Amino acid sequence: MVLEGLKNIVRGFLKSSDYEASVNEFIKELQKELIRSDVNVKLVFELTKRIRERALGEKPPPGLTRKDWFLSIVYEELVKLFGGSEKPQVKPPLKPWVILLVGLQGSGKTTTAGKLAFFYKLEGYRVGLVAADTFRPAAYEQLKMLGEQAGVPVYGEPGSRDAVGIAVRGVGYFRDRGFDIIIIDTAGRHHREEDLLEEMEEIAKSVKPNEVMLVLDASVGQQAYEIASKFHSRTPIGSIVVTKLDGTAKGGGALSAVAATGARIKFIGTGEKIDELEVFNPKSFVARIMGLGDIESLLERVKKAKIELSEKDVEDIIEGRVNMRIVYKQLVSLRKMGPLKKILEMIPGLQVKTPFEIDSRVLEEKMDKWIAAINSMTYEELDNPDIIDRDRIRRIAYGAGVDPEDVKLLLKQYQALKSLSKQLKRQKNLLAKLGFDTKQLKEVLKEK
Ligand SMILES: Nc1nc2c(ncn2[C@@H]2O[C@H](COP(=O)(O)OP(=O)(O)OP(=O)(O)O)[C@@H](O)[C@H]2O)c(=O)[nH]1
Ligand SMILES: [Mg+2]
Repeated sequence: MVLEGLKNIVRGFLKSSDYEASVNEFIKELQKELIRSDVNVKLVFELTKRIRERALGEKPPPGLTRKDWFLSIVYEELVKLFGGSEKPQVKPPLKPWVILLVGLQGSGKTTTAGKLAFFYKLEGYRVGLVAADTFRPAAYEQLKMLGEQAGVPVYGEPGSRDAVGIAVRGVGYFRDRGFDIIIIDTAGRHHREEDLLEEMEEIAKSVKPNEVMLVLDASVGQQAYEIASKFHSRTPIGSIVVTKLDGTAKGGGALSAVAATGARIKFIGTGEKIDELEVFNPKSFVARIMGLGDIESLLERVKKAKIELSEKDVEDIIEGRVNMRIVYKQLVSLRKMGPLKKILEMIPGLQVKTPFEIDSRVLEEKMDKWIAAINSMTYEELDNPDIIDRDRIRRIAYGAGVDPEDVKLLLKQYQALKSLSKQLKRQKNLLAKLGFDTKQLKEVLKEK
């Protein structure tokens, strides 16, 4: 991932004790890291100047430590750098919605056409692909294969040289058949760049797409600005996809340069496979590179899991209190939720020994034993598992007909949840500052 080093810088900052010194150190390291990822030097200095001014000039709101306050300023400024806090609109407002993909040779247009088709198909839309690249040999076959992977039809006229005609007929073909989204793949190469831009202009004029989507390879770094401007002057760009963010150190440069054009980055490509496309949301992107976790996806996952906790349970978890009853409910919900480690990674600032870091098969096998063990605990033990000593472990295991090791493992889960819960409590204020309401979390957790 781009700006991989940022997490460590945040971690180092949280560990150090001298506030002033660690702020200066942080800013220096942040500058280095941003420049390394090819963010424009001028932008970097403007950004760090603002961070410094705000950190010195504004007062932390009550209840927030200076460190958390500082990080929240960094977070806000980075979100601005990468395109602002608005969430991208990926739902087409009209049907059919015609997307024209444009971009330089090898930027990833054809791959992205397949990924978009797959993405929108999973969202429930009927998607059609149009193969209007008549320049690259076997461009039609490449798109056809991707169409098959995504399970969507491809319109093409193999052998034809008439890109504009194909685009027009392709759109007509899918429109007549009531498709929701029509994606046109185009050429990235011509004898001269001017010819390419002209062809794009002609296609755009004839087809009148609802959205011209520029595909940019992240490795172009800051040049993204020039490339975007060049295309924009001929065919007004509605949105941008930045591809190959997985494969370059220059991703920060591309993302910030694009944001500087004012065009919206809608998606990012993070691999060659058909599902390696993500909606680009600067807020979650920045949270992730800072190691603060992706709060929205966390909420999403928790919602899906429908953890059945009472208001009191949730209150307890957030306030750093847990008991065995909560562990039990967590275990049950875990069955539905999938790997908890993934979910915990999304929680801001957590560096916890992951509870339930257990293979799901083992978990399944242990589940019944743990339930039996919990059933043979006294009320006192359930409410306060800390009192369970070696003797009690043996007694519980005997009563439940399980091995003492199983009970010990269960208690480990409790300890891990407890430490997680304590960290959550500590992070509460930072979370709130990041625009994430603990009430909201409670609501979601309670939802049945
Ligand atoms: N790692 C990685 N590779 C990608 C990504 N997107 C595309 N690629 C690869 O980049 C190469 C070029 O992709 P294409 O989709 O063929 O590019 P294009 O823009 O259609 O190229 P032309 O048709 O020649 O203009 C292929 O090898 C893709 O697998 C991405 O997000 N990550
Ligand atoms: Mg192509």
